[in-house]
Amino acid sequence: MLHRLRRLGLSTRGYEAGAGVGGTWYWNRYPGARCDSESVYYSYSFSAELQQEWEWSERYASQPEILRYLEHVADRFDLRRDFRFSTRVVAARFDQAGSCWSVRTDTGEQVRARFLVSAVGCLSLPNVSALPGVGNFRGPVLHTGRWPHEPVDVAGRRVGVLGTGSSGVQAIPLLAEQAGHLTVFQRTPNYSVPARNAPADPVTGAAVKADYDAIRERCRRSLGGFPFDVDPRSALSVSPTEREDLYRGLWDTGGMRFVFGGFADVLTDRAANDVAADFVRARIGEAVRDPATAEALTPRDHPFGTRRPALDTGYYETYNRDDVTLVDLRRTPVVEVTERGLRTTEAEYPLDVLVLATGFDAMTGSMLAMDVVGRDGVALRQKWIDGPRTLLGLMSAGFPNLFTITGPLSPSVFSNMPTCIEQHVDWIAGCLDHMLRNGHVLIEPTVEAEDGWVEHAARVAARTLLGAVDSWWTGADVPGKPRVGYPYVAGVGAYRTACDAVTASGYDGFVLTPSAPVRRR
Ligand code: NA7
Repeated sequence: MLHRLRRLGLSTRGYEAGAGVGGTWYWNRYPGARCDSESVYYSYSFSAELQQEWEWSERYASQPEILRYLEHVADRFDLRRDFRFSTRVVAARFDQAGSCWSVRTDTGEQVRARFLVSAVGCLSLPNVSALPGVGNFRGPVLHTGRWPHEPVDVAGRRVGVLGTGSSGVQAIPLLAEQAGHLTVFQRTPNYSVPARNAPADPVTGAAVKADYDAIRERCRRSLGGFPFDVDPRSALSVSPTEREDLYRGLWDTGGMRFVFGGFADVLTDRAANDVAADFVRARIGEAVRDPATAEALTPRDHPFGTRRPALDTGYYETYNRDDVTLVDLRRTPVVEVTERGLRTTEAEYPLDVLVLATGFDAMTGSMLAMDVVGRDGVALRQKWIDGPRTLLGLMSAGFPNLFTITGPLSPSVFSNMPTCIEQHVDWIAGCLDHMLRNGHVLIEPTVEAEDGWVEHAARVAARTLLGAVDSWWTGADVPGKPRVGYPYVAGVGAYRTACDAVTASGYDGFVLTPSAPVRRR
């Protein structure tokens, strides 16, 4: 975004709470932290030179490698000089008289800006809300999304992991290898698909680079931001053998293809979904030796893909180790964290280290953690009290000139993130260019257009199996959070078409206020 803003000739300042660039990949340093998108797709497309010169070492890049990549991008495009690091924005107020935003940081800085772009992330505010007594524990309490920068030595120690989402599923096999004993506290069993990570294949890498433009375009027009073909048939229209063969092929290939490359109706038809779900359930039964543990690990209550599936390397097999214990919190819920460990309704488990893989206040948490106040003194927190209201996930009525990258009711967490991020950056940059060229000083959605988008997003979700399932996609994991759909789930391609139509119409659904032209640098 900064790179694009500079090209528009705008004078720009970035604020970043971390001491360096990287965002997610700066904070999430837990053992096993790795991207679930294949490296060649989880990367920037905006610079042909960048995408040609960078070499990934593994099929799925690890956190340190992605961080190196992002640091390289920051240096290559000389981005750091316009950022204030270790600086958190704590308040942003719209100044109606001045038609600008007044932004305050935790270092006491106060700046005014014509335009404000939030890139605070949709999975960045740790969710530790519902854990009584967590402050009492004597040992280290480590959230995966705030992992210490120094290596954590767990050798010989009793480690507890709370949470079996993507982060838990990645960390558990490595912590099991390192710890003296690992206890996993599981509330909801997850569907996990093997990643099948491997060293990057130079032949595949070269083929991708030779065809990058076409591949990126496929990602942009796809369901999930990946260049995978969905089988257009219903899972129920083919023979059981053919279904099994397709899923076996996807399983053996590994990764998000199993989620975004299967039959077209996996997320819309319960019976079709059962085919995929049963396939994964059978693999869990094969991988885990103890039948009771296998059963506890097997998701039975939610359809496949209606909560974010994990990708793993040896996750289920980890439960065959003698030094790993699974505690099923559905049977014996957590009572509290004590000084010595974690107590459930059945027992107290003594621990030396407690790892919280409990996820994030997703999609809205980080935005609402800032004190954002728009037109007429209305706080964003107040406006979104019953759930986020945005037009295209990009702007919210009453908050002029405030843009959100991967905001709520955009595909964001339901997609390969860089595809979504770049599209938002392009849209915002295009919008600003339009405003600068035409002397518009303000832009904001109309309430009617925004209401239409909120209703449309809800209708789309209701047509899928996703809407009715409790998950962080529907706000169920944070007490008191409105239970609505947070991502837009019609797919990256359909979403892009909607955004492009707005641009082509001259920003239909938005009000543009003319005034004196903004001074360019
Ligand atoms: P997730 O996917 O939100 O997983 C969090 C896990 O922690 C999940 O298993 C939760 O159980 C569990 N959890 C959360 N709070 C509690 C409490 N209070 N007690 C017991 N268990 C709890 O977060 P991740 O970090 O794994 O992944 C987030 C995304 O980051 C991921 O999808 C990628 O896109 C990257 P629950 O399911 O709510 O029953």
